[in-house]
Parts: sequence; structure tokens; C-alpha cells
Amino acid sequence: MISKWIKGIGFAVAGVGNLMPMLAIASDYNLQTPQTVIAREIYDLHTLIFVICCVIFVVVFGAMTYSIIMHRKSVGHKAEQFHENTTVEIIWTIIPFVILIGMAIPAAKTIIAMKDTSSPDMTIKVTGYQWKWGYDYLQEGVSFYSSLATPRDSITDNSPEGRKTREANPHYLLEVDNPVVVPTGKKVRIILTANDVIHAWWVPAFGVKQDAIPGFVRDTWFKVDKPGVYRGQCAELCGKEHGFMPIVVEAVEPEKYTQWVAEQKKKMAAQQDDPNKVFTLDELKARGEKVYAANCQVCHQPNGMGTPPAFPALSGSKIAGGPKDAHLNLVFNGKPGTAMASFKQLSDVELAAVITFERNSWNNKTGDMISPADVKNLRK
Ligand code: HEC
Ligand SMILES: [Cu+2]
Repeated sequence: MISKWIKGIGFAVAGVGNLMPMLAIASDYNLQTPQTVIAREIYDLHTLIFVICCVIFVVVFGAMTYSIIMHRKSVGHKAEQFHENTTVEIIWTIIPFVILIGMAIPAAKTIIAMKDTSSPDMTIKVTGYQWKWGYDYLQEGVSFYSSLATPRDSITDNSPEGRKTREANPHYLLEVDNPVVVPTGKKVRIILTANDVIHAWWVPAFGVKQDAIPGFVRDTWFKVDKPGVYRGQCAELCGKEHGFMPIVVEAVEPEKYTQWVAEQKKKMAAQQDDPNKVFTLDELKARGEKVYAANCQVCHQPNGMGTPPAFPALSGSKIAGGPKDAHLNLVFNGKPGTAMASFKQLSDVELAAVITFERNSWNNKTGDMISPADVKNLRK
């Protein structure tokens, strides 16, 4: 409805229809193509209010310019000397009031619709971590982390070739290892929180942007019309790596979604560690290699050589080859102020495995192991 209106106004302003090609160019600089009801409402509101602002601009500055030029002193005009004209004062109070109400009504409607998270078809809990997103599908029981997939060296490489690779990648800093998969045509409720600092989950094409705050739960929702891959980012400002925790949502047909859930469950079952199992060094090392590939090698590289000076080598490192406690502490707590974040969110087995792997790989041959019980002790 509103969009019809806006088009009407657009045509009227243009007089002839030649405003339309201009609007097409402008669309490159406009909001993303909306993919949900809410995003469409936001888009239409933005256009409506933009048009209102333009009309006001033209009317006010038109009147001013006209008065300045046509009524200037040099052509003999004298200022009128009237004060306190009640009619004029009432008119210039009522007109802006009506305009403001006219903008507030549709805006309030949209805000109320945005906040209406009632009767969802499914719920996903999203948790912000430094610096990745965790997703828990509450009904399906599927859980995973989603991290930036753009290789670190392509981010830090400032050589001409590095820049070329970067420019050639249309999804630079907007690609992840595990996208969020959702069914089309279903109301998805997102509940948000954070584990460490404030993050913000933002997918522009869905009209969704919500802060994730430690100790609080916020919610929002979307219902995607068309299958596709939609990209967003953490929109939090303070903290140097929020720009490196993108969001990728893959909307698929409901049947495909059901298949995806089944696959994820199988995958999770395969990764499930038996908490009562007593691991040998070799078993931990084998498990640790997988944890390393999933969590550490973007920075420290598959060969453990890192990319110094930004990311230190673990092969031959004093920490990875030194006392067990220091090594465990560093990985568990991270090193504040550096890109080495805390990996507390990994399970006891995963942490024990990855540390054992690091202590016994490449040039590191400590021959010792960290057991899941060691990690458990640290959590107390
Ligand atoms: C985002 C990049 C990044 C990721 C991912 C990462 N690290 Fe690090 N890591 C670093 C940086 C940077 C340092 C150096 C910190 C400092 O300045 O002391 C470091 C240091 C270390 C060190 C100490 C090395 C030394 O000799 O100083 C160990 C051990 C380590 N990381 C283990 C891990 C493990 C295990 C994982 C995966 C669970 C991991 N890291 C994931 C960036 C990363
Ligand atoms: Cu963030």
C-alpha cells in the first residue's frame, strides 16, 4: 500500500516518469533488497519519510529562495512590520504536527510488528562470543559455532597481490564456516544473549538488528520469503574484532531444512565425546587434530608455524612445549588484548585434546598429555 503511494508521489514529483531511472541508480546506494515482511515495511517507511523530507526541503527552500531573490531591498522591497499573527502561528504549528503524526503512525505500526515474537514456528538461541557466534536450535537440539572463514593471511596481507585477492572476493569478511540454516516461510524467533561483551546480530535484508547483551535475553524474529544466502555482521562497535564475526543465513525449502537438521544431528553424534572415557595420548591427539583444524589453524596455520609476528608459531613455542599449566591456562583464558581469545566454550575433552595435540605435534615432543579432568579442575 505504502509503496504504491510512494510511487504515486514519485511520479507526481517528477511530473514526467523520468524520475524512475534516477531511482534505479539510487538503488545501488539504497537499503538492501528486503526479504521479509518487516524489512519491506522498513524499506517503505524509509522511502516514505525520505520523500516527505525532500518535499519539505523543496517547499521551504523554494519559499526562502523565492523571497530572498524577488523581495530583495535593491528592487525596492521593504520589510513588513507586523507582529504576532495568530493565524500564521496556528498554521505553522498544525502543519508540522500533522506531518509528524503522519510519520509516527506507520513507524509505530512497524515497530510493534518487529517486536511481536509471539507464536513462532521455531526458536534459535544466538550467543555472541569474542569473536564468533554460537547457535542453538532449541527444538531440534542442533548446536554449533559459526566463525569467520576468510583466511587470516588474506586479511593481513597488504601486498598488491593480497589486495587483489581481497578485492576479487565478493564475500570478503562475510563468509563463515557454518551458516545458520532456516526454512523459508516459517516464523523464526531468535533469542539473543552474549557470553562476554555486547555484540549485535544484524542481517539487513531481514530488517533485523538486535543487541546481544551478557546476562540479558533479547528476542527478535524473521520469516524469509525466498530461498537464498543472506549475509550480515556483528554491528557492535567497541571491541576490535566485531568486524570479524559475520553472519550467514541460508534460507532453504522446509523439506531441505528437515534434511539439514538430520545431517547436523548425525554430525553432532559423531563428534560426541564420551565424558567417562579414559583417553590415551594417541586418542587425544587424534581428537585434538580435528579441534585444532576447526578452531586454531586459521591463525596458527595447519603446520603450526603461524604467520609471525601477528600469529606466533606453536611449533617450537616455549608455551606449547613448556609447562602444562601455563599452556592450558593460556588456551582456557586467552591472552587479553591480543587476538588469542579464550576457548573456555570448548568442552573439557576438546580442550584437553587440542592442547595435547599441540604439545605432541610438529617440533613439539613433550610426550605428556592434558586430561579432561585437568580442564574440569580449572573450571571450578
Ligand atoms: C584469531 C587468531 C587465533 C586463533 C583462532 C587462535 N589463536 Fe592462539 N594465539 C593467537 C595470538 C595472536 C597469540 C599470541 C598472543 C600473545 O601476544 O602472546 C596466540 C598464542 C597462542 C599460544 C602461545 C604461543 C606462544 O608461544 O606464545 C598458544 C599455545 C595458542 N595460541 C594456542 C591456541 C589454540 C589451542 C587455539 C585453538 C583452540 C588458538 N590458539 C587459536 C591467535 C589465535
Ligand atoms: Cu561482536
